[in-house]
Amino acid sequence: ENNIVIALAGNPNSGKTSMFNQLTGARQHVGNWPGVTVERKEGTLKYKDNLVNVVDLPGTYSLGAYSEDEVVAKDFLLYHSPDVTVNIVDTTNLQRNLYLTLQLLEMGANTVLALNMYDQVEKRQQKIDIDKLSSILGIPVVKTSASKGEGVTQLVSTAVNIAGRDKKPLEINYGNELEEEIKSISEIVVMNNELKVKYNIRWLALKILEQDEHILEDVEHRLSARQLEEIKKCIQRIESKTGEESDTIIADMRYGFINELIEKTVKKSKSVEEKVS
Ligand code: BGO
Repeated sequence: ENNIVIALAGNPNSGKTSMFNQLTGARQHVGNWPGVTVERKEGTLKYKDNLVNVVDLPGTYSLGAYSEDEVVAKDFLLYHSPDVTVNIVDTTNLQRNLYLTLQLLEMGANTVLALNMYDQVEKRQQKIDIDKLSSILGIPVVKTSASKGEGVTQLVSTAVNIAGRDKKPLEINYGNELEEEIKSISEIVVMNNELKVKYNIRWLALKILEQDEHILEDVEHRLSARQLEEIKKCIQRIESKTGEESDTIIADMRYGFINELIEKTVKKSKSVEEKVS
């Protein structure tokens, strides 16, 4: 028998609880994440020769340091490296939901995308080019309707199939100005062996540029005052060149990527187009 750990990640209201219940039925237990008051739900399922442990991460819009929920989700993904991450998205709100997806992929999480609420998409007669979405993101994509139990078996088989696969992180091009500083910061942090082992370096550089407090804390005590000064200069350079904070630019570029992705893969139904214009 194979033991597999699946993490469920998604925005609040994406249907994560419904999916968790579909996956694990009555085989659930509830506790708390260590050190915080955030609820921790786990459950099991069997699929062929596999015993699958499903860990329900707190619902979040992002993987920053904004809330305990985000830190719990990010820590689990970073330090417990589940075999697969199932990302539940509300397909009727793709633009907002894909922001978390991008962060999972930039982190290098081995992800399956569950296009949940697909019944609503069909009801609106929208068309989504699943193959194209899957090929641009580099991950399998499955249509689901968690509240109706649709697509659940296919989601499980897809997740089990790719469990443990080594996934290369998605690389978004953040434009010359930012890319230059991502490179400079990478060159600094990679000199520290612990950071090099613990993190994907490009991802770490991005987190530093995003000023993720929780990650910065971990970085600050591992680097010298001079290295930290160099990093500060990189961030200031971006701000003086562009007139914007680096975290704002990163978020903007991510939304740019998402909008382009949606343009390439989502076809509005005729009636919806008419309503919009
Ligand atoms: C209510 N399709 C549709 N149509 N709805 C879905 C699907 C789907 O695939 N999946 C989930 N929902 P959660 P989080 C509700 O509770 O699982 C619905 O936050 C209602 N409740 O049934 O809780 C699901 O864990 C009264 O809806 O999500 C739930 O991620 C009227 O989406 C909601 C209508 O799902 C959120 C809906 C009293």
